Amino acid sequence: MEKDTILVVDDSDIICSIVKGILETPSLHIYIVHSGEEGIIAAKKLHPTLILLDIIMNGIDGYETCQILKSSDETKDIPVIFITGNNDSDSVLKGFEVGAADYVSKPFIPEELKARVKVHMQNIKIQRELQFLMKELKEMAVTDYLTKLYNRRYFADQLQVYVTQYMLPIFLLLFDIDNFKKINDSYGHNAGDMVLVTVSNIFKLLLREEDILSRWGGEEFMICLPNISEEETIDLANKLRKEVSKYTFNCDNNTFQCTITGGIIKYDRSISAEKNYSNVDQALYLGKSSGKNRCIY
Ligand code: GH3
Ligand code: MG
Ligand code: MG
Ligand code: MG
Repeated sequence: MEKDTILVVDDSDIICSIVKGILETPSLHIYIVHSGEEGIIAAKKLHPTLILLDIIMNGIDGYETCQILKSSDETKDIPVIFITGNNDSDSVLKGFEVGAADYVSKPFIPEELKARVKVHMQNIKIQRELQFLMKELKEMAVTDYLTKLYNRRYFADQLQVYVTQYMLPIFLLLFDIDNFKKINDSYGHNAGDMVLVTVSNIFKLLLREEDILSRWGGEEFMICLPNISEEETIDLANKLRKEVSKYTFNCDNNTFQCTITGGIIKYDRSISAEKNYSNVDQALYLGKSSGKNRCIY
């Protein structure tokens, strides 16, 4: 289990050891420093879950320390609880103005401090889980589950970025696995899935960072190649095709080969994306009808 750390910034040794005594548990580490300056350094280094911050200290005071923490991307999300003898309402308000999450007055009741810290720790845990879920959801929304390639939606969006923001030539490749139904029928659906993943990985290895590789449909892959010549595109398309045809697939004691057919077009900015897709599909169709295992430009 990941251990949480609470950073305590207070110039009083006594307060620090009392707080440590109240809060420390086997899963919660208390790290103590005695000035705002040290607190800022420790916050950046340790990324504590929570900061308990004194206000009156030598050097920069707690308000300024809090402001500095809140102005840095590295530390701005760490909740700060002030623990201070300044408990008039102006001081409390100022604490919240500089970004505090909570305020505890000295002398404090140990159980109250413990309860407040617990609430904040629970909130942080929920926030972390939500952030994790959001990240997963965002990835899921743009990724094909089986091959982990970008999906059609992401491809279309990203292609528009290339088309509108950069005036570079763009080529589209559309590949379709030949006789894929036969692979499923002869060796099973798992073998078909394995072929889809392996072909994706072969493509990934041979493409550049800036190329967009997507699973366009069942056994179709659309690739966007920016900033490339016609000749380089045709060479690359045939290299991808040959690499797949050379590969020996192995699934459930069956070994077999497979081939792919590709359509190639230069992206035409004077017509719609849909029309470009239909043109590249047409090129692919020509490849299929003229014998498969070839690339047509
Ligand atoms: P062609 O050479 O003309 O492209 O023929 P084909 O058999 O490859 O094409 P067809 O469109 O007849 O069949 C494609 C098959 O791909 C049908 C569908 O069941 C299968 N398929 C689609 N998605 C998946 C998938 O995720 N996994 C597996 N195993 N099969 C899939
Ligand atoms: Mg103090
Ligand atoms: Mg096919
Ligand atoms: Mg197909």
